Amino acid sequence: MSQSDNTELLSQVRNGDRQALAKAITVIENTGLPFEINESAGAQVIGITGAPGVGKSTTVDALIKLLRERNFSVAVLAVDPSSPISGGALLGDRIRLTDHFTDSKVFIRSLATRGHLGGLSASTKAVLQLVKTAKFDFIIVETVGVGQSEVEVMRVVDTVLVVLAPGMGDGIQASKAGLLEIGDIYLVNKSDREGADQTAQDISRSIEMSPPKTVAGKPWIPPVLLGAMQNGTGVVELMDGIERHRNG
Ligand SMILES: Nc1nc2c(ncn2[C@@H]2O[C@H](COP(=O)(O)OP(=O)(O)O)[C@@H](O)[C@H]2O)c(=O)[nH]1
Ligand SMILES: [Mg+2]
Repeated sequence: MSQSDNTELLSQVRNGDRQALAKAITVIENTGLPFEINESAGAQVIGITGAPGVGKSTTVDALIKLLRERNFSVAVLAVDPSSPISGGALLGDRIRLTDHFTDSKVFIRSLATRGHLGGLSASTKAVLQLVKTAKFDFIIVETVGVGQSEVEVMRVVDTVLVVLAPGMGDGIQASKAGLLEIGDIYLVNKSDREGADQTAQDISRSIEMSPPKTVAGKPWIPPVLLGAMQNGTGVVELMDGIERHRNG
């Protein structure tokens, strides 16, 4: 693609053309060339991370549903080598429901995990910068919180949501993975299962020992929420927490 092709494509992305956005992401994935973008976005970027299987994609699905009910637009970038978005039943349904070029309010994209930009975090950051120009109200980035590059991606989002589940990714595991330092909000998902309260207590105790956080200069104590995203239980409280974190 020539420079002028790229300029044209980028202006289509800025004008809300979702096909152009999909194409531009593919350009980044295939060529490794980020677009020249200088503007910053109005979108709130939510990063969701946590061990495989805790319910991150299910949480994304519940958030999409809620955001659409509130008439917000949302873009989702899924960086999860262990469960490609097309393989997840819930998000698969969601894609089938919304994969119309006429519904420009939801955009879901699974990202290739091996790019040309020197790894996962570089290509994800380049794609995120692009999506930010496309004027969504919210952008959600789902990564598996196991490696340094995923933690790096979480450093460039506005609000980091760490998802845990009883019996999986308990306090000690989460702490080893560096998750207890990066969370702005913690969600203990699968509260319909035994042990969720205990997990929430463990996490609360562990984050008390983490370095203090601030939002807009004010101290921020990361809330530890309980929920069962499969049934949508707790999703309103989760969204409240996300909005409070933006507003401080
Ligand atoms: N019992 C229960 N299972 C859930 C809940 N949320 C998700 N799951 C299940 O947990 C599994 C993993 O969910 P998924 O969202 O793919 O996890 P991810 O790997 O973190 O993205 C799936 O079988 C979900 O149906 C919940 O609230 N309760
Ligand atoms: Mg997933």
